[in-house]
Amino acid sequence: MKFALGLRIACFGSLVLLAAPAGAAPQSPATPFACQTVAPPAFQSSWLALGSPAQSGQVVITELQKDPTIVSDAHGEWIEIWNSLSWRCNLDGWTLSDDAGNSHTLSSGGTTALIMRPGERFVLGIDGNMMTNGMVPVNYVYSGFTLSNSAADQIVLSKPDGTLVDRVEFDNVNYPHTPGRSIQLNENFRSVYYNDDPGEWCESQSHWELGSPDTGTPGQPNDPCQ
Ligand SMILES: [Ca+2]
Ligand SMILES: [Ca+2]
Ligand SMILES: [Ca+2]
Repeated sequence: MKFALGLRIACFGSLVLLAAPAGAAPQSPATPFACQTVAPPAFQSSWLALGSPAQSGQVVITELQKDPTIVSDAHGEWIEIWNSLSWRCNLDGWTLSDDAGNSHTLSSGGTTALIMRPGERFVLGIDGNMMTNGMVPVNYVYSGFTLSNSAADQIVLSKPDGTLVDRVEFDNVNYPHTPGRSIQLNENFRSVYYNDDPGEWCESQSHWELGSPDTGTPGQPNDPCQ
């Protein structure tokens, strides 16, 4: 069990070539990872009490902006995801959904727009126009899917065959919830299980657009959690 480990070794760079599937050309991550030893956070009984569903984990939900202030929610909501794989990942046909039945199937329209490079971050946004979405660089625009500002809500990412890749349930009780500030997963613990723990999330501090009151790191590494 991951909880029993005293230390975890984050050394993705050396694992890349070993983990490449048969027939696939080994590729280095777009953003090289430094070998580093990181200490896990203090054990929290809530991890076991809540119980995480099985999540395949190729792509990890790493940041979300549920309550922008510079523009309305209908234009300024977005979700950042990260390709944890050492090879490319095509999100064409994947589904974004929540427990209330809201769902959006990602479609590339026959393009390569939904192919994530190794280690790449994508921003899925409700509005792709930077002139109306608060200057957020969006890779893909979804529809029919919103992020609640107050009630518990979920972001569920699934493959076309229904495989659950990642799931995050957030609220404004256990998670940070200052309007305008995106919520970021601890950069050192980017996994589909660690992101089930509210204690691994924090508010962003960076202003990605000069003069904007809102904070976040869309498409970029997250601010350190204090
Ligand atoms: Ca919202
Ligand atoms: Ca998760
Ligand atoms: Ca980020």
